[in-house]
Amino acid sequence: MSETLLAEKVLTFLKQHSQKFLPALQIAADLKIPAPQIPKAVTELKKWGYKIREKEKSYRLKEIPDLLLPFEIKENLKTKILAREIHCFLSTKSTNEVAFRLAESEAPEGTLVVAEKQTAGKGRLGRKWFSPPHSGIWMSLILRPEITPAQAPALSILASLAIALSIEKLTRLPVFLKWPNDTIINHKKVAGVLTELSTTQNRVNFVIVGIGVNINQTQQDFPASLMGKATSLRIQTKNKVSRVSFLKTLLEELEKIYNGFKDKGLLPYSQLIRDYSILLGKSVKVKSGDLVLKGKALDIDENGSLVLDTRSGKKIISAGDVTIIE
Ligand code: BT5
Repeated sequence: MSETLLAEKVLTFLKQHSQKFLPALQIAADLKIPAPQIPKAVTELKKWGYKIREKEKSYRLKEIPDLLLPFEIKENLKTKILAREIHCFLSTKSTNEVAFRLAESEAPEGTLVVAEKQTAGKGRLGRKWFSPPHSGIWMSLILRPEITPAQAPALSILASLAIALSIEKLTRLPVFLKWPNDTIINHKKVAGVLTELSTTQNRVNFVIVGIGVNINQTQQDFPASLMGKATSLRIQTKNKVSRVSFLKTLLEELEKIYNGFKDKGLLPYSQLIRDYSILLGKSVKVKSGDLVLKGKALDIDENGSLVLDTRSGKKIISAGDVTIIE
């Protein structure tokens, strides 16, 4: 049995009996593991940050660390595809980059990459994503849907929808989607999505859905450049939020939505997307590449593109940055 599997088994047992000290011999007998393996498993768990008290060769679980660990993410997780394989990092440049490499080497659909901190978190168009340690969810998922590249922007919007539904479920805060990839609370950005594609001709090989959600930052934790623009669930609820619970809820919401998308595309979610959208009906300015367009945001179509009513007629925009004018 691998060290990790051993540690996982011992952890589950300690969790089930956390109100008392358990003799190593009893753990070993119940789990059918040789007794000398138990202290090794405990050492491994301590390395991960679990606080375990020891008394006369007995052990008791004292504290579970606030870390996004595979053991914690997997516990009672009700998904079949998402997070079937999990890669956790204390620090990495960008979870999207790690996921891209894993996908190229045939990692299965649903593989989750998550990091406590990113040193070069990416936004769209080479922008930076601020990803400080232990305070947010910085994650990427490998998806392998049978779609064309034109249909891929829908996945950004659906991921944002899953984020919004999870925030609502766990905090009851009023939350909005700002096309194409922002989740907004009180006019500030709480989460962003960066989807990256690998394509061959007109076929998508895989999609990396990168998600950043600000969970437990305080106002002072944000750099000056994001003051007034960014927020976290902690700032909005005035309470800390469990990152593990949030991540599990998000994975479950996203899996439901993703299954619907694979069956019927964006259509089953069109009305929900409209309901949460902060832009529809508003006058907006859209910057898409070198193009700047002004008009009224009318709809989000079945590919996830923004439908804009401009002076020169309806325009369909697949990607861009939007500012509300009024
Ligand atoms: C996004 O880009 O919003 C996509 C963010 C995706 C981040 C995730 S984290 C896990 C995965 N791995 C990665 O490397 N990335 C993904 P965009 O729409 O271009 O917005 C970027 C802009 O948002 C920046 O230029 C800042 O103005 C602002 N920003 C940066 N960090 C932020 C934060 N933590 N919270 C709110 N706004 C932020």
